[in-house]
Amino acid sequence: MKGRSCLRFALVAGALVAGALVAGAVAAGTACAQTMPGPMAMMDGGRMMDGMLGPYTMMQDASGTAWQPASTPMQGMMWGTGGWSGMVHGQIDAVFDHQSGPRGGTEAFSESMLMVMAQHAAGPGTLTLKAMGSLDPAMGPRGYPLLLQTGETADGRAPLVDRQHPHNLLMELAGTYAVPIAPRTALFVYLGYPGEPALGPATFMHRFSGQDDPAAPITHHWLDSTHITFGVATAGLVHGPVKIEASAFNGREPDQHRWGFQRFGIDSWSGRITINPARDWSFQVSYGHLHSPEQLAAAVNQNRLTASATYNRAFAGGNWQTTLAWGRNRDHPGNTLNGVLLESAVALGHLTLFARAETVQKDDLTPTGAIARVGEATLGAVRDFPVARHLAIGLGMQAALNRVPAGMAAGYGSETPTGIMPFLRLKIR
Ligand SMILES: [Cu+2]
Repeated sequence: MKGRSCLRFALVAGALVAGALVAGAVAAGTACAQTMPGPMAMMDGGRMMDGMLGPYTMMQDASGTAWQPASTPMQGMMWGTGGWSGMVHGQIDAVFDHQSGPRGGTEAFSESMLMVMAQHAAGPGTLTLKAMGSLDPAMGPRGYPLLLQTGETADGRAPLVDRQHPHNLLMELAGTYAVPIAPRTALFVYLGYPGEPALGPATFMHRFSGQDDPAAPITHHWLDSTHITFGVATAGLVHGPVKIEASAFNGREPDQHRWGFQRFGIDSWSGRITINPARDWSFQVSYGHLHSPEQLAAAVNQNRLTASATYNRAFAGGNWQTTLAWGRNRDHPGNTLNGVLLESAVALGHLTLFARAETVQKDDLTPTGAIARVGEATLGAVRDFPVARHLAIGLGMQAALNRVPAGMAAGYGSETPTGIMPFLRLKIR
C-alpha cells in the first residue's frame, strides 16, 4: 500500500512538474515573441546576455558560480520583458531503474529540475536572480537504487548505501550582483539560501557532459555534492579568462526532510580558481573545509580538494563536451579517499550519446569501514522528439557496468554488477 501511494504521489508530482514546464515554456515563448527579436537576432558575435559575474558570454555560467567552456550551447530558452531578461530551463524524467544483485533493486522513479534566471541592470552593475527547484522529494526519502552510491540519509538513522538520495524541492534561491571595475574586470557577490558554494566543477546535471545521464555519478560526494547548501555567500573577481572566488557556507548536507528549508548556518569555507583560456576550455581547482557534512557522522569534518578540466567543441553540426575531474576527501578523523570521473556527451541533431567512467575509494560501502576501490562505466543515448517550439520528448537508455573488489563480490552477487535505466523525459529546449 505504502509503495503504491508513493508511486501515485510521484505520478501526481510528475504531472505537476510537467504542467509547470509546459506553462513555463508557453509563458516564456510568449514573452520572447512579444518583446525580443528572437534568440538568433540577439546574438552578436556569439554573445547574447552578459555573464552573471562579469564581462563574458553567459554560456559560460553553469551551476552556482561555476563555469563551463564559453562554446557550450545554450540550454533552455531566453525570455525578456520590461528591462528583465533571462532563461528558463528544465526537464522531468520518468526512469525505470534496475540494479543487479542482492544490493540492487528495481524501481520506477521521476526526477526533475526547473530553473528560472532573471537579469536586470542595477546601478553600476548587473543583478541576476536564480530560482531552481525539483520534485525529486516525491520519489521518497530513500531516493533510487544506484549501486556503489553513498552519502546522506533517508531517515536520520541509517546512511544511504547503494542508493542515490533525492534532491530538494528548493535547490537554489540565489542572487548575484556584479560590478565592472575595469573593461575586463568585475567584482561579484553571490548569496544563496539554498545555493552552491565555490567548490568543485559545475554540478553534474548542469554541465553538458553530464546532464543527459539520469543517474548521479558515484563521485558526487567527492566533486559536486555541495550544490544544495542552506546558506552560502561567495565573493569573487573576474578578470578576463580568470575567476577567483571564496565562499562561506553551511557544510552540512541536506537532511532527509527534502520538502522545506533547512536550518541556516555558516560554518564552512571554500576557494576556487577557474580559468577559461579559450572558448573551448575550462579548468578549475578548488579547496574547501566542510564542517560536519554528514549528520550521521557529525563529529567528522572534511577537507575537499578538486581539480577539473572541461573541453567543449562544435562537432559534426552538434556539440561535444568532455569533463575530467578529480576529488579528494580528507576526513578528520578518518580516511583520505580519492575519486576520478571522466565523462563525455555528444549531441548530433536530436540524438545525444553519453558516457561516464569513474573510479573511487569508499569506506562506507561496508559496515567494517574498510576502504574499497570501486568503479563504474556507463553508456547511454537519448533521442529527442520536438513536440513544440521549446519542448521535446526524449526517449533514452543508460546501462552501467560496475566493478567491486573480490572481497565484496558476494554482497553484490558478482565482481561486475550492472545497472540499466530506460527513461522518458520532457525537456525545455
Ligand atoms: Cu546532489
